[in-house]
Amino acid sequence: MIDFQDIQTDLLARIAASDQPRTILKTPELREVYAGIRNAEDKAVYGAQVNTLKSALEAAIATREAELTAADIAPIDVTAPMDVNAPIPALLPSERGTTHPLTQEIARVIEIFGRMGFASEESREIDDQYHMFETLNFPKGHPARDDYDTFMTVEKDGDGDPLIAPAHTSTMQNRVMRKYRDQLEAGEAIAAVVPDRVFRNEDLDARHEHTFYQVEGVYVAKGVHAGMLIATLKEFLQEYYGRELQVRVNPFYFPFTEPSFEFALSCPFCGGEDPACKVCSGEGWIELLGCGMVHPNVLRAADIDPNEYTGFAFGCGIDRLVMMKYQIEDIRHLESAKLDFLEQF
Ligand code: FA5
Repeated sequence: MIDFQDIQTDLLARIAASDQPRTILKTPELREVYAGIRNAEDKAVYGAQVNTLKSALEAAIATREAELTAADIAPIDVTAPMDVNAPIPALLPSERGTTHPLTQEIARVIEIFGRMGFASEESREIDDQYHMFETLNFPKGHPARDDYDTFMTVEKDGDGDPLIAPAHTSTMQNRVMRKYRDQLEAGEAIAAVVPDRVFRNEDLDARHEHTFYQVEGVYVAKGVHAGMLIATLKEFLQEYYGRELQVRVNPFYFPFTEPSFEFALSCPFCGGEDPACKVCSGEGWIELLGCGMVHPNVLRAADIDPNEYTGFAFGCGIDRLVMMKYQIEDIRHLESAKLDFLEQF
């Protein structure tokens, strides 16, 4: 005669006290019970009682497991102030997480320009066509608007034009000039950089992304000339790369600067030696930034008198800057979220 009540009481007590309650299902006592009711006759007598026992044990195990899990996870009060004295768990750098390489490099860019006297401003991820084009001397219907492969949204601004995802940080030029305009009257220059994300509906390759970062620079004062622009950019590049680089400065065209230039760096991947180089397309140079003397119409749009003040502006691709610093052969790694790539920084 099997005393199910006794067995159940004993096993339930053991489950309630166990850290691994499921192991109780394998105890010899229980096996003996099962072994003792192998034949059909026993099954008929004990079947219902075995099922009751099994259900009681399963229910107790589930309750105990839930208790153990709750005890493992200390309740978190997300509103509590941080305990600065709490020991920091020893984690590998990869487990602890690191800042994204672009974030690290943007901080470095801001720091270098900061030492040269440039304030830092943020851009925005949705803007209007007035700041993308009109303030930058691209009147409506200007053919150069098409060069920017601008993503349009379905939402419209007050003029009925679609809002846009900014295709360059130059959208901030007018705002920066207006923000700091009073400094001019006090005899100080407007000097600001705007590092931020920009978007273009581009064909992608090793040096073209649809989403990338630029840093805009704006400098306005009395007597600013192109020599100051070139010197500032060369100084920045030398400081950023820690050495003098081969820079090519070519005349270019932007509606918002006159004259305009393009800076390219000699290709660090092939040094101009490989006509089949995938990064520079065999050109030997990689275009890094556009720049020039601020067009008088752009100064006027910010209520700055171009007869009194002149300025320079530049827009540099940060992803390209970083690619060339670390010899990253494909720009798309930067936004790929691949941990094996990101953990190297
Ligand atoms: C411009 O965006 C101008 N706004 C730059 C400027 C600012 C000129 C102020 C004058 C005064 P451009 O389209 O050439 O110019 O882009 C500037 C830089 O952004 C390029 O030199 C390159 O480094 C980077 N860039 C452009 N397109 C891409 C892309 N698809 N992927 C990655 N980087 C890009």
